[in-house]
Amino acid sequence: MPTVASVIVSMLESAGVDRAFCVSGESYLALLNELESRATIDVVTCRQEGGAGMMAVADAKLTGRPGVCMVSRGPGAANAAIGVLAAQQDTVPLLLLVGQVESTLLRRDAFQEVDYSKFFSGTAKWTAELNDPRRVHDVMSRALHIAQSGTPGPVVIALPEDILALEADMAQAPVWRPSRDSVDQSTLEEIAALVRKAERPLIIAGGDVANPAARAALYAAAMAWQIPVLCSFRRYDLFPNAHPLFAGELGFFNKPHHIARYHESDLVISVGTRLGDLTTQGYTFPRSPNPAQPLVHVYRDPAMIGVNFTPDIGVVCSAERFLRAFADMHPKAGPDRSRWILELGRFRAEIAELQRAEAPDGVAFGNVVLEMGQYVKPDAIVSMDAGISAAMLYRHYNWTPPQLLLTPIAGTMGWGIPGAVAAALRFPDRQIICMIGDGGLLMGGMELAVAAERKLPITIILANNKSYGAIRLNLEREYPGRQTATVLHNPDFQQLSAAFGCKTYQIINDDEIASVLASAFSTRALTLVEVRTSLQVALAKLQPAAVVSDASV
Ligand SMILES: Cc1ncc(C[n+]2csc(CCOP(=O)(O)OP(=O)(O)O)c2C)c(N)n1
Repeated sequence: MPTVASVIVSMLESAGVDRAFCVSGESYLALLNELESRATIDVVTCRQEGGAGMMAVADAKLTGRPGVCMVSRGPGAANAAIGVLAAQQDTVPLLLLVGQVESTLLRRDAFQEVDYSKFFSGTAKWTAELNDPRRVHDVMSRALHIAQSGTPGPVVIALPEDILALEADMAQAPVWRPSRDSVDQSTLEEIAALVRKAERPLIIAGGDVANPAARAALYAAAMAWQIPVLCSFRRYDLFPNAHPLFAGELGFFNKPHHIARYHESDLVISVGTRLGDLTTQGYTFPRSPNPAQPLVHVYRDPAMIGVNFTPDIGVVCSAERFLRAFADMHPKAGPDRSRWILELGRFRAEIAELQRAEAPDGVAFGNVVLEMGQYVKPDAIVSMDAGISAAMLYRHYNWTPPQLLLTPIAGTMGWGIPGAVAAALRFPDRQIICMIGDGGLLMGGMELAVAAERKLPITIILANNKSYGAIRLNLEREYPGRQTATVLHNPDFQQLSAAFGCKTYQIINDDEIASVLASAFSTRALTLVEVRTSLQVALAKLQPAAVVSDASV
């Protein structure tokens, strides 16, 4: 008879899991034992459960399969909560396996005991506690199903340590198989009829388009039907940004005249997006609850359709399947849309425009971003942390699939290094870049130890402005002159990163940018480029007179 731990591993294997991220703990030793005997799943030992959780989320984003994170009870699970949050916000399937106290101690306030259904009640799609070895199959099946069906998300399974080692009362572990989705021909014809008469149609593409097949289908559909494409919040990488059919991103940076023009569209086809608050500009575009134009909403979870917006046609289907079927229909010549396409096609360039700048307190990070563009390879995966500096690349660079912008929609700071590690493990031959601020590096940077251990050739561009810059900006906007809790006294990043085995570089003056980046990007090793970054440049955009004299940062 297999043990419970053995059935768990078999079922993970059957769901395509080949890697798991963890910080070890005394509460799930039988699982570690089983993983070592099988050697079918690459166990990545992380340094903090937050890093492990974010790596598992990043890996799920990269593969489309469930990310797996294993942590110890109580404190381990508490640290991993950020991964659960990111999976929920980013709609990523995640299994968080938590070692739990022995079953005889449950609900008796045992050492490090937590009731995970309460702890994760607002973020996990489902939590379960496996306190009977005969239930291992249905708990694991349900977990795999819930994590991947409807709106994908996180599932937490507590595994009491004694149960893991017991026999599972089944000769062979069952295999988990996903269900299939579909779109019928008559619905496609109805949508086609709307598109054929639309003069100003728009596609809004979201996270479910992020896998390579769905992106290719999006491109094919947009081309076949000549419909401009907007991407949802932070999904710049779904469609080639320099393409005439790219109409921009819906997020923080839209200009009022862009939004006004989007409102004039006479058909919106939203595919693979929940149409959340940031994408819809606070539920104003499309207008909630009744959009001003016909709305087609395609999403894999029926629970997300018709919630904030009443669609004319709602389709429960994966983005990939819908877009493939839609692209394969035979578009008949429709109205002339050339003016509409031409006008929207300029919006991206207007958002991306960036000039070189001079600053009294360091290098304007935009100058680095401008120079870096030439080194970002066509296959690059860029892991981006929170903050004003890292964000500059996604705003000002023209993304072209298969390039990947690996950044959490959840805005979880500390993501940069874990995300890059997961990407470098998954795609050893692709270029992996990490864009990060000094705050983000000190929050998640301990996972550099994993990067060094696995010899991962990540190029890290660190914007050191000695500040939680993004928060300082917000604070100054609301309370001019304030800086409390945003000023950072930093360690020597050259020494710190060298201690992790990084090849290190520093850019202190503008005239070092070109030569340092040329050298750093020609190195295939774990590399850190510290840019002594100006904060004044960012602040000056708010209120030039007030901040230029501020020498305290
Ligand atoms: C886990 C987490 N904690 C706090 C925040 C709030 N937050 C967003 S950006 C930011 C500052 C980022 O600072 P840094 O990494 O130095 O980048 P900068 O903005 O200076 O470029 C903070 C604290 C967050 N998004 N996530």
